[in-house]
Amino acid sequence: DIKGVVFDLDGVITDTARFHAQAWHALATELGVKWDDELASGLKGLSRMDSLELILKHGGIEAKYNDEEKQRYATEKNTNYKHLIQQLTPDDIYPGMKEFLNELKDGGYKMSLASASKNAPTILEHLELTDYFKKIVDPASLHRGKPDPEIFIKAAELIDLKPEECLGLEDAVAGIAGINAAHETSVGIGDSDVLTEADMVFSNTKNVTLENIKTNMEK
Ligand code: B16
Ligand code: MG
Repeated sequence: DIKGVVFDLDGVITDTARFHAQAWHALATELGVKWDDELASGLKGLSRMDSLELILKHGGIEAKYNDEEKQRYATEKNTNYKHLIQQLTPDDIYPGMKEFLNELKDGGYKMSLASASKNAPTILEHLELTDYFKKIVDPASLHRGKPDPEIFIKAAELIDLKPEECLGLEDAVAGIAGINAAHETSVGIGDSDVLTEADMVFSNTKNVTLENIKTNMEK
């Protein structure tokens, strides 16, 4: 039986994915790397450094910069990103997600956050959702980023549940792979043609309800 829900943040609770894309796009352009949909989709869910590495690889310049230079570019992106997220308010919570969080809270389900983002606490503050997430995996504590299951296993541990008792919500291909490898039930938010490995996919967050999830699990 499902007793808890592990949430990704960017692209699941709010559309910060567009700010990440905007900030990476600017950096890619500066580095002379062509931006396309494949790169944009592949970046979702990856840690800051893994994202930069993917961009460099995409441009065929993975050997061009040393660690110090890479650190500087990653920081430059993050500074830009941090400016962009200042504008977030509770109105930016995806449709239906606040209702879903309340439904879970009222139903006694446990919740934890499995976001790769070091900016997650700031974003939760802006969205006024901090009280819903007492348990947040510290991304700095991770040995491996998504698609590795580590973050999702830790998120279940934080709420004292077995992975089998948890749902995992994700918008990224890398995240769905991590949830599946952790042996949690994967709920994709986005395009079912992209999130092909998810146990179920919702294209609209309005439809993310316990009833709809349970119906899908019986299929
Ligand atoms: P930061 P999620 C991920 O958040 C984003 O999807 C990904 O684009 C970003 O690079 C990563 O967090 C790290 O974020 O640079 O803010 O530490 O989707 O796991 O909530
Ligand atoms: Mg995400």
